[in-house]
Amino acid sequence: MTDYTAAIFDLDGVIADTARLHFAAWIQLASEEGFQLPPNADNRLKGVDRMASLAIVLEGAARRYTTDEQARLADRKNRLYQTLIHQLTPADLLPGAETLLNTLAAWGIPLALASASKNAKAVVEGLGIAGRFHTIADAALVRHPKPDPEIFLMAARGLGVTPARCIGVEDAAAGVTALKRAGMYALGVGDPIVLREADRVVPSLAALDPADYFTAPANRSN
Ligand code: B16
Ligand code: MG
Repeated sequence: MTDYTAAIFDLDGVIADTARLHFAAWIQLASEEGFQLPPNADNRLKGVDRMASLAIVLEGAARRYTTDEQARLADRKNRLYQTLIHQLTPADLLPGAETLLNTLAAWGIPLALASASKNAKAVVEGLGIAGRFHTIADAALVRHPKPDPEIFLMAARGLGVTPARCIGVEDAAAGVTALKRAGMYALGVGDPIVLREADRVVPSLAALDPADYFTAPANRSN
């Protein structure tokens, strides 16, 4: 077993079942504009920031949108998404998330959130887990989106832990690449083929034993 110091979590698709809400908002926007999303959009949109997501969505459009129009479309999608996340409750936590966060908190492991979403704070508040995180890397301050390591390095700095002592948990290929570039252990949640760069892939957080990576207080020597 390798003993790590801290854990950094992606949000959408790891802790919360919000990918379907992002997707529903994009579908509604496209339908209001009279076009359909391109094939495989659901997978391609995971972990990608808002404007990069819009570029994928607009592959399905019949015409080009100006930069101003694109900014307005992104705002409209965000308002649709914000309406949907108002309905989030702890029931929208993904399997194993609550137990894992509770165990790590009880063991005194510092936890951070590193999400591409500018709505991350509102989402964790809706889920009732905002107090679990010692720091939330602010997506609004990140200049280089995943697969750049910037957001994970920002989260590690917020925790005061060196990257090599951090485990990062991700559901998107871009996020796993970002973790490896940050010099962290990359734990993938989801499809091992999509997440082949990860150090290990589990089907959900419910399959994870925290003792594989962290020492429980009762087993610590000091
Ligand atoms: P927003 P993550 C990502 O979050 C989502 O996976 C992605 O679908 C979304 O477009 C992105 O956040 C930006 O979200 O529009 O709310 O700022 O997976 O990094 O937690
Ligand atoms: Mg994600």
